[in-house]
Amino acid sequence: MQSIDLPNGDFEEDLKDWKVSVKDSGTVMVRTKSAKTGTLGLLVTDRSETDAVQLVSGPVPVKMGCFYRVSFQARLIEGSGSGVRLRFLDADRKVLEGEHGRDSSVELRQENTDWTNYTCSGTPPAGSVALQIAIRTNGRAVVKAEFDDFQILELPPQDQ
Ligand SMILES: [Ca+2]
Repeated sequence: MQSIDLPNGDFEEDLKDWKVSVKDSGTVMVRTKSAKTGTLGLLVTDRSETDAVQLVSGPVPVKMGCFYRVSFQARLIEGSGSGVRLRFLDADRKVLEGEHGRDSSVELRQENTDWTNYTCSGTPPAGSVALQIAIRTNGRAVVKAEFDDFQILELPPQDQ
């Protein structure tokens, strides 16, 4: 497996390269207290039972036939209902719903209030040119969670 570049996957440059969508009662903050490694990490807070919070990474180019694994560190401070999804994009930057969709997301587990390593993985469906990492809270969730150290690994077909 080979590590591929994910711009600002460690939040050391604040929210650079991440696109944030937050409604009234949610907040997204990069701060020292939320760092697992380095100086900065991400804190996501969702205080509403109707709105969701979402952050999407910059697109990373993919090769057909390769297998991709995203790993990151996270911990739940309060509540539950937050996770990470791997999304594949076509040439028009539209999100593709792949047959691997079921495997390409991971929920933070309620009991893990210590920093925990999570992974989610997938194979690009036909037409993919890039992947994106989406950090989100569920619409109904009231949750506070921290994230750091997003990394992407690529496994070529001959090594699968
Ligand atoms: Ca960091």
